Amino acid sequence: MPNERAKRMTFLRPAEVKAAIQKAVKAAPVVDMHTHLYDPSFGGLLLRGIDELITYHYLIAESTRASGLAPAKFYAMPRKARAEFVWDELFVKRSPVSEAARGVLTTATAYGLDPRRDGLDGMRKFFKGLSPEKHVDLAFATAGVESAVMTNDPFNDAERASWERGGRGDERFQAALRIDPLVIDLPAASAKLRAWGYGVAGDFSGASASELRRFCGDWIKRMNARYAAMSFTPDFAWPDASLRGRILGEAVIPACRDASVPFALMIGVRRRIRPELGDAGDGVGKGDPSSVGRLCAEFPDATFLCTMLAREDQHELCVTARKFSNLKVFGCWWFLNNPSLVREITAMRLELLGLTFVPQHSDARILDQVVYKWRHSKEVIADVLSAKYADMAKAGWRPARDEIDRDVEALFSGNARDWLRLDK
Ligand code: FIX
Ligand code: ZN
Repeated sequence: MPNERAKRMTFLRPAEVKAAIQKAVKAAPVVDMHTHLYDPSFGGLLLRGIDELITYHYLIAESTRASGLAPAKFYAMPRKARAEFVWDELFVKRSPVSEAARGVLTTATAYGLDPRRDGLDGMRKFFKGLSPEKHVDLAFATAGVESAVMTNDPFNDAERASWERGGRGDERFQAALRIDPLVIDLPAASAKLRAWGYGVAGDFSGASASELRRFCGDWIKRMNARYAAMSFTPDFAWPDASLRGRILGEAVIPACRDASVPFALMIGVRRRIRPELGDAGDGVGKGDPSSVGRLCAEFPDATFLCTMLAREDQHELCVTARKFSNLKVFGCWWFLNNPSLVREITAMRLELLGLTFVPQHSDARILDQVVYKWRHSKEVIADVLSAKYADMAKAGWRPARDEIDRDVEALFSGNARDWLRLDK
């Protein structure tokens, strides 16, 4: 029987497909699933402006490497001098070809600046006097970001104080409960937990599991957290009889399941392989995607978001996700957020998962980074999608414009909105 809907639709000619995809991707509002940004009501925690942008930890690694300057000497400088050092090393002495350096250019240019003509001082003038609220409006409008999920740590005193005062003021910012401190150093975290009225022992004995579950549940509720998350070293394994496995299996995951929020696993960071570099000193290692599959099998009623840091893990993670509908793959994380890798990973995900993944998150730490991170990613994703629709058309399925809009919407906002229940 002929398909009645198809009979009424107008299909794009092959030559029109690429432009339709580019237009849809460019216009697509973004739900940014993982950032380190904050709602302006969190005060100084929201980092923004040119000096922060230039001293992003990716650029600290690149400029100290290029110059050979000891990290301690770099960090001994005040922020302004650090920015001048990075500018000089990565923009003046050599061309800014790296992804993070190009990002500064893309961002500045999108704001109507001319980084070569204006230089660091000219760019500083542009940002001076922008209120946090106006700055968020500008960055989000330029990047097309509709909402962004923060990374929220109740063990950070400055941040906890903001939550205790009432938390978010701007609906565009959503919360995610970050639980790393609990797992990395339970004895230290448990002392704080006990002071806050949760009977958690440093060795996880007695009523610790139920008390920690109660703590996670309370904070998910207080923050209206859209998910709980942790970044894991490459040795993440499941099953896991260690303290880490018990904390996750007996407290954190059950609390997420009770609250109907996903648990996000970000796997593959080798923390502080060069400790003197601080945040810039982390590395990457291969993980074990099959462990993620075993976790999904053990908790079929829980939902897991997962991104892995090693390029080598991407294929096995996709194959694992094909078997578990409670496993949601997202983003090209950190050292993978480079056009060459976004291209290969996105193509593979489309081939193995269809449209059931979230291709990117920004991981922005500085407000203005949403501009370049989304521009650069969108450009590559649009290219990859165009090639896939061309292949599909060759195979006998010419797309219609509203189908392209529908699919693009799912990738940039709809899937994330569903998984994080943002409409609820
Ligand atoms: O653990 C994480 O959430 C990482 O994304 C970051 O902490 C990391 O430093 C980063 O900013 C990567 O882009
Ligand atoms: Zn992050």
